[in-house]
Amino acid sequence: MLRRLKVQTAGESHGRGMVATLTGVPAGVPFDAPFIDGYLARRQRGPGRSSRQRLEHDRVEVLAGVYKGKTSGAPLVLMVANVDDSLESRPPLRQPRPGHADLAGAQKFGDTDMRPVLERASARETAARVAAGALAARMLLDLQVEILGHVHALGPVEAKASRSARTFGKLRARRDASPFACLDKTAEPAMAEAVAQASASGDTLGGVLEVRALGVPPGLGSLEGFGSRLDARLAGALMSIQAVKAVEVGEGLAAAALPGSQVHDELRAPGPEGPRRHSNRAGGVEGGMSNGDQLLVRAWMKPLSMLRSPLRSWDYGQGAPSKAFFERSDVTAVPAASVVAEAMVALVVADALLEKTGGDSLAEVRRSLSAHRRAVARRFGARKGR
Ligand code: EPS
Repeated sequence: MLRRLKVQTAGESHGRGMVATLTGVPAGVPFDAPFIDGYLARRQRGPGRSSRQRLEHDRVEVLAGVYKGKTSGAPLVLMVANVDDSLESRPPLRQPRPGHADLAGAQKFGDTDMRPVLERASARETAARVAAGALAARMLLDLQVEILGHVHALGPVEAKASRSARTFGKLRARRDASPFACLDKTAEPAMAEAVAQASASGDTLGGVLEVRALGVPPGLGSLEGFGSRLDARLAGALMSIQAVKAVEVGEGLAAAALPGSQVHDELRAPGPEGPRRHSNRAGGVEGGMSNGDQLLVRAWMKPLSMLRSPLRSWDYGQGAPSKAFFERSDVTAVPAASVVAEAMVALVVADALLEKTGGDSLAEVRRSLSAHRRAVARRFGARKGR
């Protein structure tokens, strides 16, 4: 899904820390630790998180690739240390949790102690991804591209879809004031009630994450081959988030049942910067390429598979029926996952943008992007004095 940027994470949930290695980042991107730490802090928030989040104080450390506060163009290594680094003393896991990676991973790697599978499959891994994605988001900000992730639904409670905005400033403030990372304040009491009920019955909740991107230039991604399509790359990135089971771009799901006249976005007179449409049901992607409109994607997350009232399982140590393994867990991690989704979209957009512009330094990227935007405005924008 990433073509120029390469991102690899490493680390166990209870190992020394979570690491992200990035290559392909141009030189000159600010290494803005408070900005990245802001993302990491948001990822830890939200009602329904386990006591682990009170223990950890996630902060980014840079191990390589930064000189005098900016990326140098060399491979970049970021780390988020774990306070709980009790990996070697934690109990074995032999009662797989239905829905978790435990049993599939154990069959793959061939050990009935599923502890190493839990450790790597854990969504704690997303701390490293969020650090990488925040760096990409910081680069995009310098290129006038803004990304906003938020919670669209938590369990059965759906937020009212909010109006699109010219800038994300107000929406971001509203989201950050919401414990649920939700733009619709009126949905919050019902969300709180849903979390309280699930918690009381030892259950877990999923939800829907939404990510928007503003200022994405047209022409990112390509029609040239199936692997280069922007929507495929976004879907792959979002589906790679633990517990995400479905993704849509724009009005993706609803569009399947509607006639074309109610799905496609009709054109109106161009603005100074380029084409304009009467609607944005496509979510800013047509033919696998960004079309200059706001990018809009959603991802559906299933409920976490570690339940305080465990489901039926099989004990591969005793060879007998048992309850599934349980240690401390979250009731829901949907608000946290909206930050992960934002980070993944930032990585895909940054990657596709760098693919379009090329450039070894941020200054080169900026020049190439401005030239592209000017060319689009000249050929496809409203021309004065025609
Ligand atoms: C997570 C840390 C983990 C879990 C959660 C994500 O902490 P611990 O396992 O020590 O309680 O809270 O992991 C999962 C939801 C999962 O399914 O594995 C974190 O920092 O995000």
